[in-house]
Amino acid sequence: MDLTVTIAGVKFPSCLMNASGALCVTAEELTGLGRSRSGAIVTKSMTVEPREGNPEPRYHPFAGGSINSMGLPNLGYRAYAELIPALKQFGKPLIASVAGLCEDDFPAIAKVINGAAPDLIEVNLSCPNIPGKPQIGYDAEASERLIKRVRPLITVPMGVKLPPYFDPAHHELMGSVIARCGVDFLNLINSVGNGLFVNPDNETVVIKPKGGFGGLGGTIIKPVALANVRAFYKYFKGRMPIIGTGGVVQGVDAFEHLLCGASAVQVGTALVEEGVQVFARLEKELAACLEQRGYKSAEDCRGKLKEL
Ligand code: RRO
Repeated sequence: MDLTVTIAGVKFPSCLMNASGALCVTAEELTGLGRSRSGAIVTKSMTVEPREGNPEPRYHPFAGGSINSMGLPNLGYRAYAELIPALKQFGKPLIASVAGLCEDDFPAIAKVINGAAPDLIEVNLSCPNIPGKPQIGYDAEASERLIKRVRPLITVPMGVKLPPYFDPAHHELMGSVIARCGVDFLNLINSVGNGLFVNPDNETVVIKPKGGFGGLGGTIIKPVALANVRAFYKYFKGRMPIIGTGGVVQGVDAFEHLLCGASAVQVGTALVEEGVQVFARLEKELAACLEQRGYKSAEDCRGKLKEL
C-alpha cells in the first residue's frame, strides 16, 4: 500500500508521524524518530531559552487518553538549529515546531531556525500549559498579527498548529485569518486545553501544575479533532493541506482523519505509551484498512467522507 504523501510540495515516506511533544525533546529522542518508521521528525516546540518545563508529575495516561501540563520543556532554539543538519540525514522531512513565551519570541526563533533549513516549520499557536499565557489561537487578532510577522521570515513551507474550536463561527473566523496570512498547511488539533482528570480513590488531581488542569489527548479527543479537520478542509475547499492530530491509536483512526480531509496524521499519546514501534503497527493497520475498502493509496481517500 502506498502511504506516501506530499504536503506543501514536500514528500513524506509515510503519512504517519510523531506529534510535537511526543518523544521529540532530546537529541536521542529525535534520532530515535529518525531511525523509526515515523514519516517525519517533528521537534518539540522550541522557545528562545532552554526550559525544564513545569514541575512533575506533569503527564498522566488514563483509559481513553492522557492529560499533560509539560510546560514547554525543550533545549532552546539554538540547540535545535544545530541538530537539524544531522537529523535531515535520515531521509525524511524535518518539521521544526516554533513556540514562544511572548509575541517577539516567534520572529526571533523563526528567523534563525529557518536558516537551519528544516523541511517545514510549524508555528504553535496553541500551547495550553503556560500559567498566565492564554492560547494565541483563541485570539484571532493576535494570531493574525503573529502570523504576519513570522511569514516573511520563513522560506520553507509554514504551517500553524491550532487549538480545537467548538463553534462554526470560530472555524470561519480563523479560516479567514489563515486565508489572509499565506499559511501553507494546518496542523489540527493541539490538545484540548485545560481539562481536569480526577482520581476519586485518593480524591486528588493527577498532575501537579495549574491545580491539575492540563491538555487532553488520545482517544477521547478524536471526535473533536476530526470535526476540526473536516471544518477547515471544507472551509478551504480541499486546497489547504491538513495534518490531522488527535486520537490516532489504531490504523482506523488514521483512516478516519484522512477521510475527513487530512493529508497526514500525527501520533501523540499512543507514541508516548507504546514507543516508536507504534509506527510499524499503525502502518500495517492503516494499509489493511485501505486495502479492505479498495483504496490504492493514502492520498486516494483524502476528504472522501460521505454525508447523509
Ligand atoms: O509543553 C506543553 O505543555 C504542551 C505544548 Br507546548 C503544546 O503545544 N501542547 C500540549 O499539550 N502541551
